[in-house]
Amino acid sequence: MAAPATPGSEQIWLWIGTIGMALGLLYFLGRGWGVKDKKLRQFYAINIFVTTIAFSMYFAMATGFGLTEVELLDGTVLDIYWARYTDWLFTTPLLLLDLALLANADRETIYTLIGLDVFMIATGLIGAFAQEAIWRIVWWGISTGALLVLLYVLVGTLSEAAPSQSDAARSLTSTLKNLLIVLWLAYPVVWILGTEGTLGFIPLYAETAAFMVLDLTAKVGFGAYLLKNHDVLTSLGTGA
Ligand code: RET
Repeated sequence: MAAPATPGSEQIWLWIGTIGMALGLLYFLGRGWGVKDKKLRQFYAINIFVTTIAFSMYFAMATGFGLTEVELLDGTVLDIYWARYTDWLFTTPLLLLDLALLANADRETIYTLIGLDVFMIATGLIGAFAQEAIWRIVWWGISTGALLVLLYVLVGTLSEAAPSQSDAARSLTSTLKNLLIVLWLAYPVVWILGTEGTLGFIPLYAETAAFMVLDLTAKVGFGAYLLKNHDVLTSLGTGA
C-alpha cells in the first residue's frame, strides 16, 4: 500500500468539517436529551450516530490519519482521503433509515436500499484506489449506476407510502427526499471532476471544501430539519 501523506492547504476545510460535525452532534444530543417518545428517540439516536461517525472521520482526515497516497501506473501520485469512505459506508445507510422510518417502509425495502448503498460506496472506494485512469472511471460508472437505482427505489418506496401518511408526514418526507436527491447526486460529480477522477477540473483544495459543505448539509442540515418536526415524528404510525 501507499506511503503515508500529510494534508496540504485543504486541511482548513477538514477542521471546519470536524467542528461542524461536533456542533451538529452537540445539537442533536442537547435536543434529544430527556426525550421519552420511543419513535422520536430512534430518530435522535440515528442522527447522533451519524454525526459521531462523521466527526471522528473528519478529525482523522484533518490530522492526516485518514489520508494516503495512491501512485498510478503512469507515475501520477494522488492524495486520497480514504476515511471519507469509512464515514459514508456507515452514515449513508443511517440517513436512508431516517427516510425509510418516516415512510414506514418494510424490511425488504430497507435491506434493498442499504445493500445498494453499501455497494455504491464500496465500488467508489475501489475506484479511488484503482491504478489506471480508465478503471477509476469505470468504477465511478458502476458506483453511479448503483446510486441511480437506489434513488429510483427510494422514490418508488416513498410514493407508495404516501397515501397512508398524514399530510404533515407526507410533506416532510417529500422535502427531505428532494434534498437527499439533489445532495447525493452532487457527490459523484465532485468525485469525477475532482482529483479522484484524474480529469483535473477541480483541485484538491476546492474538492475538499465541496465535500465538506455537502457532508454538513446532508448530515447536520438534513437531520436538523427532520428533528425540528417533533410533532410529525411522534405521531408516526398513529395515522394522525
Ligand atoms: C462516490 C464515488 C463515485 C460515485 C458515487 C459516489 C457516491 C457517493 C455518495 C455519497 C453520499 C454521502 C453522504 C454523506 C453524508 O454526509 C462514493 C463519491 C455515486 C452518494 C450523503
